[in-house]
Amino acid sequence: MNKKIEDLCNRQVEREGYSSNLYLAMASWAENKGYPGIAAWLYAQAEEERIHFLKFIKYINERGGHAVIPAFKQPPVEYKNVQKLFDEVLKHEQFITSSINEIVAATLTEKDFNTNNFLQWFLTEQVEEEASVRTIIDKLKMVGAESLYIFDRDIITLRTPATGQAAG
Ligand code: OFO
Repeated sequence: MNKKIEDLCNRQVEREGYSSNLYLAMASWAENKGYPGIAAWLYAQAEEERIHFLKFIKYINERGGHAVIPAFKQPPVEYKNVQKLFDEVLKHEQFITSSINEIVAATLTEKDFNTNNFLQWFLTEQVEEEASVRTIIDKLKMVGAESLYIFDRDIITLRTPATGQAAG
């Protein structure tokens, strides 16, 4: 593989590894806040990203390049709430999609059709990942509406039965 493609693939090694750490940080936050289900989803996502990270490392070396294991910047420790966290996941996945697209574009100008072929799996994966995060965000919006519905039903019990006036 030529140097330009090797450098872009090494850049992606760092981005996939960071993705894994980012989702681990999010999982740890969710676990601490008492959301074991969300934490489990994020831990599983972190594992998937580690597999992507390894795929790039192995591919670069297989093609005669040298995969470099980078230092990673620390991902954020705190997240405002679950909704904002998943908005961040989607934003990050969109960034990864555009990053993969940049390498795909470079493989065409460099006529590196093997790397282009290798990247097809990632293109499909990104479509699936973005779609699954969008589904979660849509569900979270419904959870918000559902909570409001429950609150709306609940607030009636705050009225005193005798007078019909608000209690307190
Ligand atoms: Fe979903 O980020 Fe890896 O490819």
